Amino acid sequence: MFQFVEQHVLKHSNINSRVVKMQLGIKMRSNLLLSTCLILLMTFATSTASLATLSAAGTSSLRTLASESPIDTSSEYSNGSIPMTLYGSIWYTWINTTDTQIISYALFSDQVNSPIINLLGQHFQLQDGTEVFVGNTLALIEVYNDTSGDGIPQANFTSGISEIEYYLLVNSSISYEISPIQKIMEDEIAHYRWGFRYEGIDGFLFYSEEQWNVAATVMIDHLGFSYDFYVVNNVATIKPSFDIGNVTAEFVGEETASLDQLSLSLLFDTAVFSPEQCTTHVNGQAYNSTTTTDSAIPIDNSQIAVNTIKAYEFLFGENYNLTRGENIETYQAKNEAAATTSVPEGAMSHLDLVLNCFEENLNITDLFGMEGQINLDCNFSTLLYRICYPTWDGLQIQHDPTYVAYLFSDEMIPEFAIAWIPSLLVLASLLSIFAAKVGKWRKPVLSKR
Ligand SMILES: [Ca+2]
Repeated sequence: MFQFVEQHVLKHSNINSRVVKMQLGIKMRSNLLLSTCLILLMTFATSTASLATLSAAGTSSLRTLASESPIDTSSEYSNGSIPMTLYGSIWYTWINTTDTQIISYALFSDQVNSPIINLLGQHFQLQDGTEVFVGNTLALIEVYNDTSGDGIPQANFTSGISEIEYYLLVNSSISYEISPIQKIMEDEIAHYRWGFRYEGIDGFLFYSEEQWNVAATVMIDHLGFSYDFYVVNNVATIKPSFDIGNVTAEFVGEETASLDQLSLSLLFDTAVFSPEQCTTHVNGQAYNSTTTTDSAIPIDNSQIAVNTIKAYEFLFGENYNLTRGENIETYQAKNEAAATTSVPEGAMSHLDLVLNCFEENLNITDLFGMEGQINLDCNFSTLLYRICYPTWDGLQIQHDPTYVAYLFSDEMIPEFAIAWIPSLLVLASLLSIFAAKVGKWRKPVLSKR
């Protein structure tokens, strides 16, 4: 169980690299059950009247913090921590520039094992003033066996057919490294860059088709997430950069099992919020993860429309680098729009608890002046998507996808533009028929002239 061998916290700033690094002496060689118990305890505690038996500080903070955000929203950019309870804290990064705002959260802890999960959200407006919030949450890391050979995982956990063999839950990380936000001018364009990196992570691979059944213990060298944000001509671009270190696995009771020939995917949960109607589009078609009958649709990009206006776009398909010994191999990343039914059920219950703590600290009224509440529940997300690395073998991956927000957009998304063409043809036909009829009615009059 918990072995607080030497709980010392070393904190130092490296001024040159502007990196703050904290080294923790906490060793948690326990199984994940304890952390699950803590999560369940907190959930139970906050939903019952018996709060008095728990620490007042620990039980009162979540709701309170939601309305007392420590983020100075008037600042152009800032970062800091939002203290929570048993989970630890949220490290936040805030940007407010050129009429758009970015919020980035990463969960971390100096005392207990925090799940590795992060959120990237953006608030902006369309040309008609309609406000939009788009949030991306890295919800789950999965391992799949691409037996169909199309590069992406097919899975349906209601029918029991799945290429996703395992999902990863992290137990603890030995240390973390924060790259505080910096503003850097490049070619007269302001770039805002920040990052968060977990080091020395131990975790578990769970069988995707079973509840809480551990397949292997794993060690991940590091997990790094860094971001570059910039705006050019009302096009706001975020380049996330994922750095997933070597993963070594020790399979329970399966000595011959290994990660060789297996693939890796990152499951993202998209939350879209606007007073107006929002729709998701993939491959030029309206799409909804909660209702689709296809477990996985290969995609190169995806758009979010508000009414008919293109507001946000995911650009996929870039290459990723795989480090194999001394060599760097390059492969094309694959991407899929994913059905809700393709998320392992065991992971879903875990995610609900974890995402809830982000929701509690994502007060869009305080942050953006919007009315409402963000729902990060995967079960309600109209766009779940996976970034997939078909060639993996447990080796280090580095990859930079692209997210684009169209500020003050009035551009109709192509699907609606195409949809208008037949409508215009129909309208033209109706007009010609109408004109012909008018012509007929008027003919006698004209003939008199
Ligand atoms: Ca497949």
